[in-house]
Amino acid sequence: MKLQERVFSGIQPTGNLHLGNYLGAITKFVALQESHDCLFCVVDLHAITVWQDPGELRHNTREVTAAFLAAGIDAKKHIIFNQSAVSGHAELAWIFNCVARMGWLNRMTQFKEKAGKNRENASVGLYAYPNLMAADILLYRATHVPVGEDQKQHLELARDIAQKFNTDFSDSCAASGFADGYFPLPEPLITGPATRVMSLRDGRSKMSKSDPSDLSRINMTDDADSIAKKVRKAKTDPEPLPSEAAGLEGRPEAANLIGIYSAMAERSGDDILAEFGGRQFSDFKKALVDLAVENISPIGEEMRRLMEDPGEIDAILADGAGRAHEIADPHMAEIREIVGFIVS
Ligand code: AQP
Repeated sequence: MKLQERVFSGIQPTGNLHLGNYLGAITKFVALQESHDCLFCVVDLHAITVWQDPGELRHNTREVTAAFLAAGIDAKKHIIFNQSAVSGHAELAWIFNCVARMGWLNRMTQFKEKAGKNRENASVGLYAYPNLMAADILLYRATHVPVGEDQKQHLELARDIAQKFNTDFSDSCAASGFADGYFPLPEPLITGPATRVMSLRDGRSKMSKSDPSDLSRINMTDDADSIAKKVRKAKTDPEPLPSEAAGLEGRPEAANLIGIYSAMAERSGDDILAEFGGRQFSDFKKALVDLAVENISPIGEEMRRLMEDPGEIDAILADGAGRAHEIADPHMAEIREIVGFIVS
């Protein structure tokens, strides 16, 4: 049986949605909805792997939903929902906890970065996070996963888990009518510019929600003045911009700003360097402010408008969860059968 192509991706409701989330993930979601059946998930179960204030979690869940809608995702044609509303995510994640190997998880760089020196004090959930991510994707037997560069290793793990499940349960899969194994091996879609947007304060660190400096990122809800201020204050170096990409070598801040411009203008980096090469950063930053305000401000405004009616957002999430259940529940029944659980 040939599987239909299906896209799954998620964003954590951990506040401070930023330009990296927008360019690295959300704009890709918007494009993919033209060609695929898509599920876009607000991954609240992932969010609680680090402490979240319950009221803020609810607010942030609605805010990510508002960002999806404001960016142009069609919630009628595609599915927008929050992860905790579909219990199959947690159930399949438990099965995957028993499929994935400790050695595999020990290699995950994101856990090392997030737990830092405080590893003993990190939650078990933070450690097992990639298994839950594999469950998110595979519960829907999704084939394609648009993500930023930082998620590549987790996607590879999801493929390893799918492969091991298919092998461990090969006879049982075949007996249930899945001779080629139950799960597809999902493919990451990490394409185009801005797959890794860097901090405006340090071109070697990823732009991130949890960076304590608000100047390090452009938030999707920033108004025009804040965007202008952050771009003006963005770290640069004393040299003028180069005319060719080779000249960006060893200049991470310049490379980052060119990458951001390129993604927002939908023009190649070479094209932008040909225009701004030899000119000072101050000139380039003026053009970048205009472009960023033009791209981000209307989305922020629409997000604020949508957030005025939380009931409407909750209704969209509930409708999406109902449709996600319709896909997930039959899959979960097949998975229970394959694993050998007696279903009463
Ligand atoms: N800087 C980035 N550049 C490009 N893509 C990015 N993504 C995140 N940061 C960048 C992509 O956004 C999607 C959602 O990410 P997430 O919310 O699930 O978690 P994250 O990657 O942990 O986001 P942050 O901002 O980096 O949060 P913290 O500070 O908590 O670690 C993913 O597709 C991700 O690749």
